[in-house]
Amino acid sequence: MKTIVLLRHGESTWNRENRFTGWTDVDLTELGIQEANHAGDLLKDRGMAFDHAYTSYLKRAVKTLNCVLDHLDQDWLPVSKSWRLNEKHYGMLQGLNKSETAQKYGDEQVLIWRRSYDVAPPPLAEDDPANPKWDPRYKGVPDSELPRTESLKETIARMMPYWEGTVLPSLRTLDNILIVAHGNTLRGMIKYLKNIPDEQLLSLNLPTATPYVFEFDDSLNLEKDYFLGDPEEIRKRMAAVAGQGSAKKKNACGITSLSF
Ligand code: DG2
Repeated sequence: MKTIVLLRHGESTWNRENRFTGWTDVDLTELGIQEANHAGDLLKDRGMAFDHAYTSYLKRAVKTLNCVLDHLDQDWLPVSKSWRLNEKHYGMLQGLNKSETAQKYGDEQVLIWRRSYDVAPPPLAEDDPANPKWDPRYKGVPDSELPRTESLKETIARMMPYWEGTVLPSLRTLDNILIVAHGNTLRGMIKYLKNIPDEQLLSLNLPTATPYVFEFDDSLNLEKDYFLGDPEEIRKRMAAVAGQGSAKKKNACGITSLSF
């Protein structure tokens, strides 16, 4: 049997503040660290161990991975990082509060920016300090490949060369791999693994730091996929992610409150 475990990072400071994050390199909150440790415990309780791990260039994912590996006593594990696993670039929305943006532009527009397949938010201006072309971590990446904004379709398109060229081929020789990434890049991987049509991706909302296990036979046919953790809690946390872009934001218990 071969296994891929997908894991969204733990809560980040901008998840807590309900801000569009994208390529902004924000840290984990205390809760995010606890969530990452809990994910490590869940994997350990299942007796899971990995042969290789993949993550993005963003510290919320890298630090989540480090917490998990520490819990598994696998700090030594070979890790590959790629900018191609970064979150969808949210363009000019980065830094804005999702609920306030919905109050200004409407829930429907925000849903289009967050969950449509091929509509990208307005792009960053060329001279914006957040333009990735100024960031030294991307200096090996041709400028023409660095986004100023992205739709989910464009996010998946820049992720695919790494997914098909590096991640999947590693399963020829390895049995268990862990990928710690972001809500939207993981949605792209799940689309690929489960063959989900574009329009159904709209309703797929991944909670933070909840291991999603995919089991394959030796020919890499998917046999089953399941989340680790309490199903009711996971369902509530998925609903909370879906509600983040509403002018009336729902909290983690599903209770609607006005956000000012
Ligand atoms: C969130 C996802 O990314 O946001 O960029 O705001 O997974 O890195 O916290 P992550 C962001 P939504 O697409 O769910 O609004």
